[in-house]
Amino acid sequence: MERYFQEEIECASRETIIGIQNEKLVKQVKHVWDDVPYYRKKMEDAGVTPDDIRSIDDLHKLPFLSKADLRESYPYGLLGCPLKECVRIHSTSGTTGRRVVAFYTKEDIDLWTDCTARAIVAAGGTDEDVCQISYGYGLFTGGAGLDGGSHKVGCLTVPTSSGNTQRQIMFIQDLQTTILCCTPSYAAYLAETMEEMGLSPEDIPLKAGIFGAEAWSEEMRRDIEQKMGIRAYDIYGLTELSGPGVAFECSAQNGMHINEDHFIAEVIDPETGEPLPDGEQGELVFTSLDKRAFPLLRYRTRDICVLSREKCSCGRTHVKMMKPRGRTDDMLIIRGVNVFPSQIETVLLNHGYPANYQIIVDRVNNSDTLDVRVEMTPEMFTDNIAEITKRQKELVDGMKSMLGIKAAVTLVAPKSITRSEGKAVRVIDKRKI
Ligand code: DLL
Repeated sequence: MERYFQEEIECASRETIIGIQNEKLVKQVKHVWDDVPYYRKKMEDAGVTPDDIRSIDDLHKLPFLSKADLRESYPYGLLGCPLKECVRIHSTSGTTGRRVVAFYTKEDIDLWTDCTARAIVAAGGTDEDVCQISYGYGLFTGGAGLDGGSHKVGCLTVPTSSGNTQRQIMFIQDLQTTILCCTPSYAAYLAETMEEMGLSPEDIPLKAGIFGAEAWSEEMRRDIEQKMGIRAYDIYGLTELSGPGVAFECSAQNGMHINEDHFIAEVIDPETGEPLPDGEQGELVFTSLDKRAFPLLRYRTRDICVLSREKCSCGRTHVKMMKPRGRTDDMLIIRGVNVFPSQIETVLLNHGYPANYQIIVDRVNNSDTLDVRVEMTPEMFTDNIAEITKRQKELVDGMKSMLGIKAAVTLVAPKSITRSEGKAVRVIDKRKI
């Protein structure tokens, strides 16, 4: 039987959800107009006042906010309340440019952790569970976000943070952890290490995993589920909007329900900014309906996604976002051709390789180069040069037909590519260094 953390709202009728969104949007726009001069100026420039926003049908009149706005207004320019009402900050993991700093009031944290509690219950969590949080704690939102949700559900929370892989596995066994929360690439690493330790799914008490913060494929899901003997659920979010729990997967494991009582989701054409109908792929844009300290209206996430309003078997009524298909800023331009890392991953997975690879882009003699280092599985590993050359050629051909350009492929020994304990870094673009 499906269980919910807040059934009334998670399964509310469309009319109820729209009613809540209309009411909250009008209030939020007024709050931002009154308290965030940076955005008020944007509204004035666009010729919009709070009186123009009477319902969600007027949302498109509001100007967008972008990552560039967040950087420009760093650190306090988008703050929506006196600093003394804030109790926490978190910050993005971005390595280039200025970091984005997001602020929270007590109530913002309360509403955020309701969202992660919904995700834990959707993954089957109850107060009988032991929930190990192996997302990083600190400025990153993963650890704190899931930790708060786990407390609300009443799980025994094990705040291991990321890293120290052997100790993670020891705690899973000794404390009988049933729910594991971490990035999918760290889950894959943990699963691989368990296998090497000779642990079979029956030896592992885990029943569910809540994995997000980066893109992962269905193949990766199947692999982790099999090795750990669990069901693996996706969770999505971003620091700018609170953190994990903007959307989460349910028992259907087919797209993530967006918490529509807290966020309005739109999909736009990234070139023109025009809203697209449900079912069409475009850039996700979110409006946070009740965040007080950091209230973002029409924030462009750069995540490429499709929304679905098909009825879900779990009984939840909130719109679903399908797995993001990459980010607009992930796109590499190599010899004039647009290449998404996810396309390269698809070729590798289709040929039976694990998701352990590295994409190295460089510029040599005024021409871009694309090198892909791919790890072999132990079963593939051989010193037969002819066999390796044949395998490499298969991948070069596969990539040529997927991308339209030639890549150099090098097969490397099992375990030679560094494993990730947080978000995996798979692209090294030396042109930018
Ligand atoms: O990654 C928040 C989070 C923590 C989500 C733990 C889930 C679990 P940021 O570091 O600000 O926040 O990065 C946000 O990560 O715009 C997406 O590009 C990507 N992302 C997050 N979740 C997913 C997911 C956290 N499930 C950025 N699938 C977002 C694909 C994801 N990409």
